[in-house]
Amino acid sequence: MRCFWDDRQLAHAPSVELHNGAFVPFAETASRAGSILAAIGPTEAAADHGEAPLRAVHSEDYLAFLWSAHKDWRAAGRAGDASGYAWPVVRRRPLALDRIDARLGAYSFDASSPIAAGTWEAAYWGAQTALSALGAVLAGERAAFALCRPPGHHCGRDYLGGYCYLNNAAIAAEAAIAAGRQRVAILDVDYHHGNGTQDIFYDRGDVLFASIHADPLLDYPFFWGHEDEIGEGEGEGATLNLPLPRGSDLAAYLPALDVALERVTAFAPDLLIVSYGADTFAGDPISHFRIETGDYAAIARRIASLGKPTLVVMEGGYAVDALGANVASFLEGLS
Ligand code: OKP
Ligand code: ZN
Repeated sequence: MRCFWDDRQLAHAPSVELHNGAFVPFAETASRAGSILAAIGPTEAAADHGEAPLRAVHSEDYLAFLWSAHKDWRAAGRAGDASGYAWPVVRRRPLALDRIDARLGAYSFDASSPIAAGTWEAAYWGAQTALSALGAVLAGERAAFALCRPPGHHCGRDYLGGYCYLNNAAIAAEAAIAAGRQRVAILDVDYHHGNGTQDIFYDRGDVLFASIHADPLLDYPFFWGHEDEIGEGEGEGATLNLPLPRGSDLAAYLPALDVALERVTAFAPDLLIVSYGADTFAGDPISHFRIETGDYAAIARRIASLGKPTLVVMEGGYAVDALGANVASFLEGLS
């Protein structure tokens, strides 16, 4: 399978994140990519598709914020990574947002996504990596893999969060539609609900979002990913959430996967995008499913049995030592 990667994605390296009330080393490390690269064999470099595909998903003001946030943080005399500490939850109305702290709060929904000096560069090339792998699929490849990091599925049109800054899967979906594909299905199999992707396409009938994830009553991102979220307007019925309990293993996972795949089949997409997170792995340090390395091949084989042109976009997975083997297993099952 053709795999795409750009090493400018290593430029994103925040030092700490807020976890259970304390600052701990940032879990979404650049070493994750090293583990994957060592396991999957040769990769192709990303080509630059410019900013237009980013603007098809994210708002102009959000992109401007993200581009300058770390410089603005430095200009305010701050050391370290930029992070918000006040969020406009209670009453949100258009304001000038003069302070970088106000912008960080207005354009984020959590405190687990610091902006470091290289965040824009890495996120930009992550999106380009997704677009480059999409290009291979649009050119006739049955499947391609985009090794994206930072991940993307938690961030929305105008907010970051959950280690995500640009929504790589959504950017690829919009680019596919701009290239003439009419219906795109996004299957999100990361441990966490892809709330940003869901939000971006919530009122859209041409993009199906189907997600299998930890029950958000117990796990991040808490506020989205519940079964009764089904889309709205023209998008009603084009969002499918399948939350599973903590401790779910392959036997618990496969019936949900079959439900999701039936929905994908009924949707009859021209393209399938898989938001793939290996944080469903039994040994993941921040997650609570029990999927084993060999299980990823079985999951991927079922996905491949749909026979759809498929773009795999990397999302989470934090057991760094096993991450490469988990990704390789998934890609092998897809081939
Ligand atoms: C990103 B992806 C834990 C904080 C949780 C966010 C987790 C983001 C996961 N104390 N931080 O879906 O793998
Ligand atoms: Zn995740």
